[in-house]
Amino acid sequence: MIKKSIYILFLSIFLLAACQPAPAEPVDEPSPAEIEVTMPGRVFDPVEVTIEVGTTVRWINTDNEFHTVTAGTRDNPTGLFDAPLDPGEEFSYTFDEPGTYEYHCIPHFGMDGVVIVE
Ligand SMILES: [Cu+2]
Repeated sequence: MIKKSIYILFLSIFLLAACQPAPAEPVDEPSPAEIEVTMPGRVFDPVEVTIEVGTTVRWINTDNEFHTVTAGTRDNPTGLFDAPLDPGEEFSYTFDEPGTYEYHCIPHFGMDGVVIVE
């Protein structure tokens, strides 16, 4: 008799668990776009990227020396961003307005890049 009660108890627990609503499926939202620019030396790679509004650009200093990711040109920095990056460090910026965004590395003349936001 006790055995049967235990059996019914376990069966009930099993049925209760089986009847729980399945966990909601994750909604298939498009993940925020992100693009990577590396620094394999005194150069941004790729030098020019074209992205959609709302895309995040992630710069990764893959070099073994210090670089910066500084908005604007050498002669005319815009102040939008200015990230000093030691080797291995990274910096992300999300572009919310269309436009052409030039940037450069302060210590290295000629180390320039551009982000075109459409
Ligand atoms: Cu540099």
